[in-house]
Amino acid sequence: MNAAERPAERIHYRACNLCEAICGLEIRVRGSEILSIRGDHADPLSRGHICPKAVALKDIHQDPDRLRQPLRRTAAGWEEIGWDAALDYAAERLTAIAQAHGGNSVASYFGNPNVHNYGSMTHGTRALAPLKSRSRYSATSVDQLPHQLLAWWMYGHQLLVPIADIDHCEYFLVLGANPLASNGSLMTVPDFRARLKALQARGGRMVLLDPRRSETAEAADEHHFIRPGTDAAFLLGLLKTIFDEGLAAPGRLAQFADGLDEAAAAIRAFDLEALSAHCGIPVATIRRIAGEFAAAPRAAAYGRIGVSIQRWGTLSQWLIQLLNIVSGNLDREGGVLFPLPAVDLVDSPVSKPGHFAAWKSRVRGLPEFAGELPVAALAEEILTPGEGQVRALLTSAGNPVLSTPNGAQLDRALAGLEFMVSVDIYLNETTRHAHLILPPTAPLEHDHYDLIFHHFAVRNTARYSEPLFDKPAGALHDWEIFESLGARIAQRLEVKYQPAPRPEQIIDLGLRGGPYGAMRKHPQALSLARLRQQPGGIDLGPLQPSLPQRLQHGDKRIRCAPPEVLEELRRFAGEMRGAPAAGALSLIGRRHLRSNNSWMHNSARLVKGPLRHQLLMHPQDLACRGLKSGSTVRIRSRAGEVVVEVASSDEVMPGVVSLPHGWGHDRAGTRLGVAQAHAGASNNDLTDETYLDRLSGNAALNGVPVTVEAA
Ligand SMILES: Nc1nc2c(c(=O)[nH]1)N[C@H]1C(S)=C(S)[C@@H](COP(=O)(O)OP(=O)(O)OC[C@H]3O[C@@H](n4cnc5c(=O)[nH]c(N)nc54)[C@H](O)[C@@H]3O)O[C@H]1N2
Ligand SMILES: Nc1nc2c(c(=O)[nH]1)N[C@H]1C(S)=C(S)[C@@H](COP(=O)(O)OP(=O)(O)OC[C@H]3O[C@@H](n4cnc5c(=O)[nH]c(N)nc54)[C@H](O)[C@@H]3O)O[C@H]1N2
Ligand code: SF4
Ligand SMILES: [Mo]
Repeated sequence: MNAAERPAERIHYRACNLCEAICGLEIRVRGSEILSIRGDHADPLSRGHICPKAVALKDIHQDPDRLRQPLRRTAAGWEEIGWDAALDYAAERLTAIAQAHGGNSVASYFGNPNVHNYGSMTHGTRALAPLKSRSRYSATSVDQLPHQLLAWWMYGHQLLVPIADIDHCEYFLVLGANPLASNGSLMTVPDFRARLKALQARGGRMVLLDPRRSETAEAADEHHFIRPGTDAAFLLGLLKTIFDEGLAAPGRLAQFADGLDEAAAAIRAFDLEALSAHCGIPVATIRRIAGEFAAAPRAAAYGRIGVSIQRWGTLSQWLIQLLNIVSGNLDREGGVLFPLPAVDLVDSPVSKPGHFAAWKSRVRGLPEFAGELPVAALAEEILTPGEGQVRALLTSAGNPVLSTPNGAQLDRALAGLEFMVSVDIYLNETTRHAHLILPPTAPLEHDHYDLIFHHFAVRNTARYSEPLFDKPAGALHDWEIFESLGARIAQRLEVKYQPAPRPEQIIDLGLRGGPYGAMRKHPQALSLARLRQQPGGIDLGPLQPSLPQRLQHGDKRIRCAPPEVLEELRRFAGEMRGAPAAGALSLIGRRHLRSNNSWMHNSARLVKGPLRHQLLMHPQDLACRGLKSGSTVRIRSRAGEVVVEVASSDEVMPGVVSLPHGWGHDRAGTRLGVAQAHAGASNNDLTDETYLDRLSGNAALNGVPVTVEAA
């Protein structure tokens, strides 16, 4: 090809959809060739920041292992089939099973990438809607369920989660989060490092509690080891000190906060020495941090996965809310604030505030939240015979065999399903059980508007990204698969199926009618057309106070003391034990910047370098078991066992071992070239489907009791 024939180089701007940080990307392309992927310095939120995963978008796009055509399982192996035949087959089987055994016999699991793919958010539930199944599961119940439940109880809407105003904060108290690896969560905070440095340059401090001295601990001003699962004791200690020493100052919040006195009375009844003995943080440290937090003019408390997916997840997250309220930092600049996204799912005609325990799971009686059941119950719902037994499953962008508790049990359960269909771009540990895999377009082949994470971002911005590449002939987007499947099922059931608008039409409506919308005569006059003019994104300013107006309870009041949580507090008091038995080991997880949950391990660029999936164990714990760093060990829990390499590390506190989740790629029958060479073992073969945050039903994946011995 001579120069004149070469396609021109062009620059494409888009949001990275791989994690919650939604960084702005600047991608240089020539024809179908990606020349470079960089951070967009003009992006009003991410300001040029990216991480190594963004560059791997190119690897996903080009990966020969990525599926591009529907696959049907046959006696002779996988067979490629056409889209019409595939969708007819799925609709036929799902409908037949629902007709024979009831709608609840058809379950679904929606995995994490659905929330990063707006067409799945607008159309995902439409696929099985005609079956009216209550057997709905998602990654929510291995993740942020406690936050959504509390947001609904306290503020009246499951998406009304207060976000730390890190750009103006002066005292940042963090429990169980590692934003330097994760890039933030329920806190969309691209470029955490620069934002933390700015906080410190203003004279502010960050204090972190984590059983591991993580990457973030190294950057914090203060790090304290805390025993897994005991954060509630530490937080109770802070609150008790604040109440006992008369440091509570909720200010204007007192005018619309109910239940503070009741909560204070319940908390003051605890004994500080006993709380300290339970979490392992000295009384003097608890009292000092309480005093500093209360005295800081702008302080924010924040807790994430380490605190969310543990035995006392909802209780701990409630105590974090209370801390922000009693110190007057909720709805205050530099404290925690409610974002106001351009497409607002809170104050909207399609708003779904939430509901809890309106029904329960069949076998164990676990409560639903907002129409979903805890995924810890999925395997038993498949394995236990009787009316309502799950016989068919649709998975979408999820790998629950590696991501949910007792994955090995789920693995066995999936093998016995009458029918399973997976909407996924890989043949992996979960989708290998499907009878049919429906692969949608790759991330760069569709448009994007981040419908979810603007609700959790540290600054209000908006951005619409066009597709970078045309979708290949015949290919379907995720939303088109859901829509076609729903229509085919409805046709077989002879029920009406109103076609839905396209995702971008829904966004246009949401933007126009939203808080900065053309329909509301806002000066920004946002619409899809307006966002298209500025593909690098539009700044809508820092987070602003919005209470009590934004509260979604009819009376515009905050409910500080939900009775269910006070009940849980009493259970906690009854179960507090003090220091664990000598020799006891507690398993926690770990995230790495170059890994993304259970996938992206098929990118050679990301997995290269030193091994990252060993078990980390403190040198003392190794020594007393006669184990050597680098040796192979067997980890056992009630649920199962795995064999892995152990690495000595004083990053973890004695009594704690750390293994990342999302590995275990050695299971037979997948089509993952690179991943299989970097197999690792699955943390979730050890986690326990009976070990839960009992209040919400969220899985307790951190703090699992284990033993370790030479293999
Ligand atoms: N022990 C332990 N377990 C954990 C956690 C932990 O900290 N410790 N964390 C939990 C958390 S927070 C989460 S969110 C879950 C995540 O667990 P899952 O919900 O299982 O999500 P992923 O592991 O991200 O799985 C991604 C799947 O989506 C597919 N995929 C990627 N992009 C697309 C797309 O655009 N369309 C479609 N259709 N498919 C796509 C991939 O091929 C892969 O199969 O894991 C949880 N499990
Ligand atoms: N690179 C990368 N980024 C990601 C992901 C990824 O897999 N890789 N996953 C994304 C997803 S789905 C999510 S939800 C977010 C999660 O975002 P984060 O919550 O920031 O992620 P983690 O790195 O799991 O941090 C949890 C921390 O809690 C600590 N911990 C464990 N148990 C306890 C405990 O009982 N108490 C306390 N105080 N700490 C504890 C762990 O040691 C760990 O450092 O990350 C997102 N970003
Ligand atoms: S931090 Fe990395 S993976 Fe997350 S949005 Fe930014 S570039 Fe993408
Ligand atoms: Mo997550």
